[in-house]
This record gives sequence, structure tokens and C-alpha cells, in this order.
Amino acid sequence: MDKATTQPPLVPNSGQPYNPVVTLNGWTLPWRMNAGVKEFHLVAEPVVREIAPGMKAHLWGYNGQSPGPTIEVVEGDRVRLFVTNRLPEHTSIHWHGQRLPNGMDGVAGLNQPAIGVGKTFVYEFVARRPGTFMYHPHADEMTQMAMGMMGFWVTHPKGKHPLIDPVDRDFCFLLNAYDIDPGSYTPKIMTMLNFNLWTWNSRAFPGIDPLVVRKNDKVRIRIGNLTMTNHPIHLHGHEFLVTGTDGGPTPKSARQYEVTTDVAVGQMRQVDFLADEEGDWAFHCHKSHHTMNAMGHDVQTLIGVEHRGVARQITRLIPDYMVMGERGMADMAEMEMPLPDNTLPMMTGTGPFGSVEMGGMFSMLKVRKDQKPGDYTDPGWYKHPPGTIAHEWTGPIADHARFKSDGGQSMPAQGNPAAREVRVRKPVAGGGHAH
Ligand SMILES: [Cu+2]
Repeated sequence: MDKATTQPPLVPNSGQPYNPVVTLNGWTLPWRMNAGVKEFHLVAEPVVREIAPGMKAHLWGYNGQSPGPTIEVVEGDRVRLFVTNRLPEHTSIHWHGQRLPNGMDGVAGLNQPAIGVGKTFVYEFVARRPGTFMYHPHADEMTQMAMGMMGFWVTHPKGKHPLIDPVDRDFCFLLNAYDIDPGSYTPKIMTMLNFNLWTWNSRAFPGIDPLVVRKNDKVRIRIGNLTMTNHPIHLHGHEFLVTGTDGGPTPKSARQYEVTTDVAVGQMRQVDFLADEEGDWAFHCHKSHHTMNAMGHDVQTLIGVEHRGVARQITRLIPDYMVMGERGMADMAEMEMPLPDNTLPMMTGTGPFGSVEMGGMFSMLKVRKDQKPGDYTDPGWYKHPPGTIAHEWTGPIADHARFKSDGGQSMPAQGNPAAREVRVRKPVAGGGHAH
């Protein structure tokens, strides 16, 4: 694998047949059959991951990438996994969600000795239940997860399953997050909650590929969360059923239609839907800070502040000074603000109607009637039928109902408007924020 784009599904050429998944901005790990055992080889090692065009991160991952490649097996398969450690410290792998012998569960110190630097360990077990799983280290976890060590695992059902319907397209990806200061490359591993890059498979919008489907395809999306917070994942234009969780397929009586499903930390969610509405449908985390990239989280709110005079004085001290947030943050997506090297704009992405003003955990479900079966290539922007786009109204407008608040539309100034206190921090060479 030599690129960060979504690879077509890996159709099995040995072992039991199944319908393979498509890993968003990722790929499936090939295996080798050895006397009826499926053998995989994962190599834990430092990697460089392009988060989106214009930004690369120095991460740790597997087989050259963070997250590692997806592992796909079939219920009942005997699986042998070689794990080689090329990290600067010891590691282990936990097979999150699997039924397996206790000594194969991968918790260093508890179930096995840690895998020392340069060593190879072997794990072996039968993939007993079909479902959606993950793998990640269970040794110096705080560091190794913050550095991007994780991967997806799908166990397909053996033959027909009463609770797992066949689908036309089956996507999977992991939710992950990093704290990488603007202008730098390595995540801050001590960060507990305040991450600044919210990613799917270690990619941020506009670096996340769209999920491309054919109209009337039955679509499945599997999502695993290895960040430190929950993510309400929201799909536009369709309703889906949560058909599977960490514990396997959801009983039919417990399924309900939703347009947002919360994926808590350490959880997996599998959703199914019929893609029967053509268009480019937003698909994203509903926490609005999670659809933004770094830079913006610490900017002061200046909506309603009249500070042109102050800005002129500051500009005399700092020629590059730029007022942000006075009219909202939409300017950020359009203005040519000088950014430190290796830094993504806070809000970005160009659509057919202008800036999308998004970042982080955002992509699109692209539904097209003329998309070929098995074709995952981006069809470009949706061509809307005439008369179906919201547009400017220039005709007469009738009086509209509204609440009349005290003070009209804005609060009257309080206190002495002449007194102002201003704090200025000069931008530092090589990064940092300008306030
Ligand atoms: Cu989120």
C-alpha cells in the first residue's frame, strides 16, 4: 500500500467465501493459508500518516500505516497472528471484543509478557463469533493509542445468519483523535481530553474520502471508537438501523430507526440503511468542535465587540495581527491567513457552492443512480435536478412573526465603554496562536 486513499475490497482468494468490507482511507491485510490456518503478520512500527493534504503526522501504527490494515476473517476460522515489534518500547496486542483463550487476550503483564523491542510474538485462536472488532496495544496504552496504534477487525458470518443481512456495500472505519500543535508533527501523548485533530482512520476532512454508493444499495457502515470521548455520528437524508454493537448483531426487536448514533469510547456500532436518495449527503460527528481542525479552539469570541480602533493600534505593534471571530468564524474558511507549516486550516473544504467550512470528522455519502456495482471512485459533485436547490428569494416578503425582546436585537452597552483592557500575545516563530 502506498497511498492514503480508500482501497477497493480485498476479495478472498482462499478460505471460506464472504462479502469483503471497504476500509475508509485504508486497506485489508492479505493473509496466507497454512494447513487450514489463516496467517496474518502485523508489524508495530513508527509511521508517517498524511492526515489531509498539507499535513503529515509522525505516528506509530502497523505495517506502515496508522491505523493498521483491517483484518477480515470468517466465523469459525482458525487465525494465527504474528506480531513483530519495531517500536522503541515494548508492546502487545489486545483483540478487542473477541472470544478467545485468556492467554491470547493481549494484556501485557496480565495475560502474557510484553513483546520486547525487536521480538515477534504469535497469537492463535478461533474467530468464534461474527461481528465488528478492533485491535490495539494493551501495553503503555496511553502513549501507544495517542500515537495512533489501532486497527479494525471484521469477522463475517459463516453462511446465512438470521440477524446479519447481506449488503451491497460494507464500509468500516475507526474514530481516533490527536493533539498535534500547529506547526509540529508528533502528537502530545499526555493530553487527556483536549485533542485538536478529530479523525476517521487518522484522516481529517477534506482528507477523508466520500462513501460512494449506488442508488438503492443496501449499505452497512461499521464504526469503532478509540478516542477518549463519545462521538454522535450523524447521517443526512436517510434513516438507519443500528444492527450491531460490540456484542454482535442486535436483536430485531431492539432495533430502531435513527439518524444519529452515539459511539462511546471503546464501542463499535454497525448501522444498515437503504441508500435510496440521490445526492451528496453530509456524514459527520455531531459535536461541532469535532468537525474543525486545529487552530480555532482557543480563539476568543469577539461577536458584538467593536474593536476596530484597538485593532489599528495592535497592527502597529504586530503587522500580521488579524481580527478573528468578530462576524463569526466563517472568515476563517475563506481568508488567506498565514498558517504555520504542516497545519490544516480550521474550517475548510470546497464544495460546488463554496466553502464547506468543515474539518475533522466530516465526510459525505454520495448516492448515484449510475454508479456501477463495485465502483467506489468519487463521481464528483451531485448534479441537482432543476428547481431543487435552495436559492435567493428576491420577490416581495410578507411581514414575519418574531419575538420582541427587551433591547431589540442586541444588548445595550453596560458600564463605561471608554475603558478597555486588551491582552496581546505576539505570534511565536514556528507556531503558536496569535491573539
Ligand atoms: Cu466527535
